[in-house]
Amino acid sequence: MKLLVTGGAGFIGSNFVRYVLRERADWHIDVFDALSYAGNMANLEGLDKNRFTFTHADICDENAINDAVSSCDAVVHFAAESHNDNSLVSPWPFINTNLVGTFRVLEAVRKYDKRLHHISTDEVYGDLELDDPAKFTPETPYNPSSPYSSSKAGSDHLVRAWVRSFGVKATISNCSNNYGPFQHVEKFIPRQITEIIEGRKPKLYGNGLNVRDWIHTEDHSSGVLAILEKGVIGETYLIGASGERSNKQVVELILELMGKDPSNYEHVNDRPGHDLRYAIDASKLVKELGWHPKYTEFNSGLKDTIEWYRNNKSWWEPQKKYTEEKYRSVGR
Ligand code: NAD
Ligand code: TDX
Repeated sequence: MKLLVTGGAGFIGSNFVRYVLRERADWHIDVFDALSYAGNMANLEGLDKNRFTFTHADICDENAINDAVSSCDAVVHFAAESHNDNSLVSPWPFINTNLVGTFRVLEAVRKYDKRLHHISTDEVYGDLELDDPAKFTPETPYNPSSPYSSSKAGSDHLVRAWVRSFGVKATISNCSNNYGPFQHVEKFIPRQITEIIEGRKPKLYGNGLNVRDWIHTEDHSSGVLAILEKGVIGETYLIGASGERSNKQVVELILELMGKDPSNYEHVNDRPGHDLRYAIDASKLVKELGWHPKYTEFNSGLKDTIEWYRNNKSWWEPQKKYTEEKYRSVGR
């Protein structure tokens, strides 16, 4: 199997590349990545050069994506602009990469008749009330709130249209909030860990009661591999590990695990249009493809993640200053 992984130098993509090279000894991976601010070659350091190549290019570049797709067996498409807060300041890169870029990927897999797995997010479904007994399922109507989530929702619609109209062999997964090593410090958990390491207080948007459904990125990887190998063409699978927690609970736990007073955080401006709660029902993936998450202990997964950021300061320090400057400019 020669797999093309778009966005493979980012957080989830690079963890997926490591996972697949470990789990499938005879597979070869070509990472295709534009190395945006979120892409980092250090995420791929130490991988076996005989089993892995790197193409530095943009998915919006028709010739580049066609060339890469023509010489692979299957594509897993992670490349995206991924941060809600950035989409509220500057939506265009989200429209360009997430919509136009996904269109280019779809046209390439159509032209060369290749299998595609499209990576998406639970945010396409909008949000839930805190006390809503229902969770998101593949049947939940789309109702995205932000430029980021609407561009991901649009990309999912493109994939479904290409399956139905052109017979493209694609599957889709919508996953909940990931955490783990190599996540950019703009995101919630790494931001709080690195704020504490640098001697500042963690920062909660608004009242901190918004709920996210956390999954370790390694469990996202195993879910994607199961769908790639066993998923039914045209189907959508939700990936989640029943990890619902409020942001306040997560910040308090991070402080506690780092030996600090759990109440030593501050409230900052809320995110405009801030989704209240996400929750995933992953039973289709469990029942139909036999997938099970391994990292069901959030405390220990979080402890390992804290350790990783403590031990890899040189990885995140170059991102930290400009990220905090961006947050300061919007009062968050
Ligand atoms: P990330 O921002 O860490 O990485 C994105 C990667 O895509 C980077 O390496 C970047 O250089 C690359 N990229 C961006 N624009 C590109 C372009 N035009 N051409 C080629 N490469 C480009 O993102 P992430 O958190 O790893 O998310 C990966 C995917 O997973 C995204 O599709 C995202 O929507 C989805 N997702 C993320 C989460 C989460 O919690 N982070 C949850 C569910 C789904
Ligand atoms: O400093 C912060 N304080 C805070 O309270 C930051 C950065 C975030 N938050 C809140 C906002 C959210 O309620 O924490 C929660 C998580 O925030 P993010 O890490 O920005 O994630 P979210 O907006 O939930 O989106 C994530 O999950 C779904 C990923 O970034 C998306 O790519 C994915 O699709």
